[in-house]
Amino acid sequence: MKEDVSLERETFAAISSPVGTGAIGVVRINGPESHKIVKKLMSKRIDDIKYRMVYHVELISENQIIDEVNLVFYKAPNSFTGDDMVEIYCHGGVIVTRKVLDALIRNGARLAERGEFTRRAFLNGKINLIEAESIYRIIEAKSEKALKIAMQNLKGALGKEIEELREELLNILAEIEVSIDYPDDIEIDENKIYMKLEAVAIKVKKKILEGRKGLHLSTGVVMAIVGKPNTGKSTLLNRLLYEDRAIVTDIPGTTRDVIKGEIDIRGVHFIIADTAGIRKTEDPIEKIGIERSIKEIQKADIILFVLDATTGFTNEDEYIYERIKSYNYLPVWNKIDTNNNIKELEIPHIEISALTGKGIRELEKKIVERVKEIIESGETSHVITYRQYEALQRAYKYLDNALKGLKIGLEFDVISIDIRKCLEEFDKLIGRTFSDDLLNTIFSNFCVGK
Ligand SMILES: Nc1nc2c(ncn2[C@@H]2O[C@H](COP(=O)(O)OP(=O)(O)OP(=O)(O)O)[C@@H](O)[C@H]2O)c(=O)[nH]1
Ligand SMILES: [Mg+2]
Repeated sequence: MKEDVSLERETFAAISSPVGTGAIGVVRINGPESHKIVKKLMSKRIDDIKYRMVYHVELISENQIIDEVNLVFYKAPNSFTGDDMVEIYCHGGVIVTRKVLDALIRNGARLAERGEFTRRAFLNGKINLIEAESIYRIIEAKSEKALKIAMQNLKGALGKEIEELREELLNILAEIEVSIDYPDDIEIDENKIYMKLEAVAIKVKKKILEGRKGLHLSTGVVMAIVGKPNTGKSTLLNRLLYEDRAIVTDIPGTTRDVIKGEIDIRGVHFIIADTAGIRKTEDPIEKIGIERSIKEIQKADIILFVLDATTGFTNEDEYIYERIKSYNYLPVWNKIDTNNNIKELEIPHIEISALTGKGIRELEKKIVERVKEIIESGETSHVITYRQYEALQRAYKYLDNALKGLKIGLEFDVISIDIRKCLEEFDKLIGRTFSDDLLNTIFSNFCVGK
């Protein structure tokens, strides 16, 4: 059952429009007392409230007119949240909206928590978790494409696909269980089961592959700046971000931890990670930093391999090259403002000066060209959060286990355990089952009032 006892019977309110001045401010109140509280503040007494109708009234608190407002009453379950609810459209402006909110609170509402309206909508079964997450993504959308995908999910795109897979899996499970319960009566075709299960697994795998790409649209393309110490990685990060984010010195080994920044380059959202220079070292702190650099290499969609034109290609560069050559990397010769020592690499590279800014536009262009394919292929994906991505990965793991089990002739009751585990992952994905912790994590990202 979807019941969240701690919050259930309370009435809460929040300002739902952004802070600041605008023509209209929106204040929302939700819960069993919401209608009563608002009626108390209305200048006109209306006994027979019509729902979903706009009333034009004055709000009065402590004998003072707060504002002239429009408001709409919603009756459960016909509201966004599924609870009784009132939306008040007052004049925009920090003071007015605050005063309306204060009056609601003084009359019995409490302040809403982050994302609490959407949380109620989820708990009342108005939306599933994927839809709730897309509301957040719609608000946060960083590109038009990301917005489009989030909108499709709000209409249920990913949820529907998962429901379908879930249905197929339930059918398979039913077949298996009948044969477990009536081993003498039911002849089961193992090949058929295998093929059906494999078909589900292939679809999940496809979702995962699309998802990896789709995440770039909603969260950004991950780019790591990697190289030996002192090549100018931090200088380059600062240059790309247009701000002094990372410390720059001429001492090799300056950057110890991964430093991240986000920026749009030619319409693509990037999460850029500046990493500790990679070299053999005995310094324990530097060692940890270097381990983290290696991790960033594995996570990155594109790697900028920064080389130093004053030193040329050294053994240290060779050491790093061996570690990144299987990834999507772009060699960048830095410090070309000095007398340079560039030894031609076989592969095409870019020449820049992070210090003077020379070549940076060219570099940005190359970077975007390199990730274009990733981005375009992500447009078919409906996976928009890491939570969804990871749940799919776990679901796949169980399917894969079940398939392997079938192959080596394991008993059906063992196979059915993996299938059930996979079903659990699907349920978590759409929010058929959930924990309070999970909800807290998801909704804590929201703003108050949504
Ligand atoms: N001449 C010149 N110097 C540069 C350029 N880019 C960086 N430097 C200098 O190189 C030194 C090292 O720069 P950083 O950005 O700290 O290098 P890093 O790669 O982050 O170094 P670690 O964090 O130690 O790995 C500093 O003195 C910078 O001013 C450049 O394009 N030209
Ligand atoms: Mg650095």
